[in-house]
Amino acid sequence: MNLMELNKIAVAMAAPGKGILAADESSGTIKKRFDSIGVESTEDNRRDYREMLFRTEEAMRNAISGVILFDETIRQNAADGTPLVQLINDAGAIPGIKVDKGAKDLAGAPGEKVTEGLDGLRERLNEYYELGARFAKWRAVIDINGDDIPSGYCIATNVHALARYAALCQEANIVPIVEPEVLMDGDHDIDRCYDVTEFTLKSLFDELYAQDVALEGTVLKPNMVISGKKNANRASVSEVAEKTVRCFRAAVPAALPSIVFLSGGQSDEEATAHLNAMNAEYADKMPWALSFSYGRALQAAPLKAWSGKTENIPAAQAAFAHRAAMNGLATTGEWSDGLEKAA
Ligand code: 5MM
Repeated sequence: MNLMELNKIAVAMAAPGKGILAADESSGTIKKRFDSIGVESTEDNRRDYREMLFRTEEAMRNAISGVILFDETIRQNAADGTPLVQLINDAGAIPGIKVDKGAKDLAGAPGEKVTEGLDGLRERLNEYYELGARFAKWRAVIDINGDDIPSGYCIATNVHALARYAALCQEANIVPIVEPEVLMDGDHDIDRCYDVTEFTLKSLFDELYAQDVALEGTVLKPNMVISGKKNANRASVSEVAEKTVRCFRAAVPAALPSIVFLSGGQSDEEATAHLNAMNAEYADKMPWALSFSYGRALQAAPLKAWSGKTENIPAAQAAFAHRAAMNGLATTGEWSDGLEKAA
C-alpha cells in the first residue's frame, strides 16, 4: 500500500469547490431511473446518458472531483470510441468504481440487509486498478423501523464487511469509500436518526481500526442526521447541520481527510442547503473536509431534461452544470438561495 498516494487521492476527492458524481446505478436502479422518463434501459442508452454527463465540461472541470462508475460503464467507450474513463481523466476528475454486489436479506433478521461482494474482491480490485479506478465504493444499508430495527447484529455484520472491503482496497492501492447509509425512509424523528448514525459510525471506526485500515487513505460517505421522509415535523436546515456536525465530531476520527455525503432521497435543493449550512456555520469546528457524493441530487434534473432525446442534450448538460456548481459552492459555504434562483 502506498499511503501517501492514497491520502493524496482521498484529499483530492473533497477538494474545495468539488465533490463526487455517483453514477454507479446498478442495472435495476438505472432501469427504474429510465422508466421514470420513458426511456428503454439498453446498453447504448445507458452509455449515451452517462457520456453526456461526463462530457459536461463546465461541471466536470469545475465542480466534480471524481465519478463512481458501475462495472459496465468502466468498460464502455463513448460513441466515438474514446473510453469513458478517459473522458473523466481528461476532464481532470478521478474515476472510481462500485464494487459491492448489493444489499441482500440478512439471515435470521427479517427486514434487514447485509451487503455482499467480498468473494473474489481482491482479483476484481486489481482488474479495476488496471482499468483506471483509483477509488472504490461499498454501500451498506441500515434501515430504521420501530424500536428493534436496526439490530446490533445488522450493524455489526455490515461494518465488518465494510472494513474487510476497505482493507482489500488499500492493499490494491485503491481508496475505499465506506458508505454506511442509514436510510431516511421511515417516519422517525431526527434524534432517532442521530442515535442510529452515531452507533453505526462508532461501530464502523472500531472495525476499521481492528482490521488495520489507514484512515488517512479512506473516505466516508454517510447519510446526514435528518428526519425520516414521512415524519410530520421534519427538522429545519440549521437543526440538520447542527446535529450532523455534532454527531460526526463525536464519532469520526480526525485522521480521516474527507467526508462526502450521500443525498439519500432529499430534494436537490435540500441536499445543497444542508451541506452549505454545515460548511458555512461549522467549518472551524471540523477536522475533515465536508463535500458531496450525490447520485439523485445531481442527476434528477439532467435526467428529466434529457428524456432520451439528442436535441435535449444542451438543456440536460446545463441542468447538470447548475446542480454541480450549486453543490460546489456548498462545499465552501458560499451557496445561497439567491444564487440558486438567479441561475
Ligand atoms: C447512484 O446510486 C448508487 C447505486 O445504487 P444501487 O447500487 O442501489 O443501484 C448509490 O449507491 C449511491 O451512490 C448512494 O446511495 C448515494 O446516492 P444518492 O442518490 O442517495 O445521493
